[in-house]
Amino acid sequence: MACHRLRHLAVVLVVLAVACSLRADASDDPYGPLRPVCSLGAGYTSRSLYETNLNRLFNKLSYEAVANGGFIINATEGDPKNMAFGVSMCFQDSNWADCIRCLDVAPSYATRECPFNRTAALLFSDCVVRYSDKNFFSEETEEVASFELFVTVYLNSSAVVEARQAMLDKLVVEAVASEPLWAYGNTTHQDGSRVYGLVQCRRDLSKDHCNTCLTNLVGYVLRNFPNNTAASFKSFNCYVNITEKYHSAKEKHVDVSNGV
Ligand SMILES: *[C@@H]1O[C@H](CO)[C@@H](O)[C@H](O)[C@H]1NC(C)=O
Ligand SMILES: *[C@@H]1O[C@H](CO)[C@@H](O)[C@H](O)[C@H]1NC(C)=O
Ligand SMILES: *[C@@H]1O[C@H](CO)[C@@H](O)[C@H](O)[C@H]1NC(C)=O
Ligand SMILES: *[C@@H]1O[C@H](CO)[C@@H](O)[C@H](O)[C@H]1NC(C)=O
Ligand SMILES: *[C@@H]1O[C@H](CO)[C@@H](O)[C@H](O)[C@H]1NC(C)=O
Ligand SMILES: CC(=O)N[C@H]1CO[C@H](CO)[C@@H](O)[C@@H]1O
Repeated sequence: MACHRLRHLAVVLVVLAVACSLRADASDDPYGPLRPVCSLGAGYTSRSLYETNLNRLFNKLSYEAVANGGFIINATEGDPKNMAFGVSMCFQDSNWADCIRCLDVAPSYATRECPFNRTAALLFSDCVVRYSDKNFFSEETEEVASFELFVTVYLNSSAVVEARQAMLDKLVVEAVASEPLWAYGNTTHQDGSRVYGLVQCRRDLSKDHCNTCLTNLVGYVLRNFPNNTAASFKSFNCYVNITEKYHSAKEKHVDVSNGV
């Protein structure tokens, strides 16, 4: 479980300069996945039943998700022996146009990045797509070797940020209690500046998994980025974004992996 691992912070923090980070790649292909995770398990063959089912599933994960307001939970295709399971979802603060585009292009990136993989997870800046030949619904996605957390932080060490903790703790409780598993709010720093928070889980997660994921991620954020007034933390399972109206444009890309 990606977020569980956050607790065991034997993690390696690799801070990459903007120039050599994914941002550079992103400018070559702004719509591509931040990182695909392809399964190392068995694959499928061309013209197999699984391929047919997966292609049908992709339609659900993109077009039906768009028609459904930007998400599909617990989508399945095919008979039990060759069934494909999938979930797709936009992040709550993505523009609708970006959300649509993300869901539209996700299947083509999936087949390009993870050809013939039965199981894959793709994290884009505006959406997340996950599919498998096994029922993973409601569970956090445990990836085989490592996990990535996509972090964009805006540095501002002058601000007093302790008000964020109470806000984020409250938002986690609200998100877990809500049906769409997200919550949004704001609070005021001691210096009078305002900070906004968004926390969100992958929509198929059980409340327990959502709570675990967000609690761990918020803990990680507050421990490791105490002085950042704006930041975004995306994983395959949950998302935390804090932002203020004015933030410096200084960005960092941080890869968090467990070093395996
Ligand atoms: C999705 O599937 C999980 C596990 O099978 C189940 O617990 C959950 O209720 C389902 N969610 C929806 C919205 O159907
Ligand atoms: C900030 O939070 C307060 C109370 O929680 C709420 O009434 C207000 O609408 C929020 N402001 C914005 C801009 O979201
Ligand atoms: C955050 O700011 C405090 C006070 O300026 C400083 O002591 C601390 O080292 C900073 N922490 C990080 C992780 O930058
Ligand atoms: C965080 O949320 C704000 C407001 O919704 C948004 O403008 C910003 O792009 C998000 N930050 C990142 C790094 O995604
Ligand atoms: C840092 O935060 C303070 C207080 O919120 C704000 O006045 C200042 O403009 C910020 N600095 C930058 C570089 O964003
Ligand atoms: C079985 C199979 O096709 N596995 C592939 C999944 O994706 C990885 C990374 O793209 C490939 O190296 C595997 O061969």
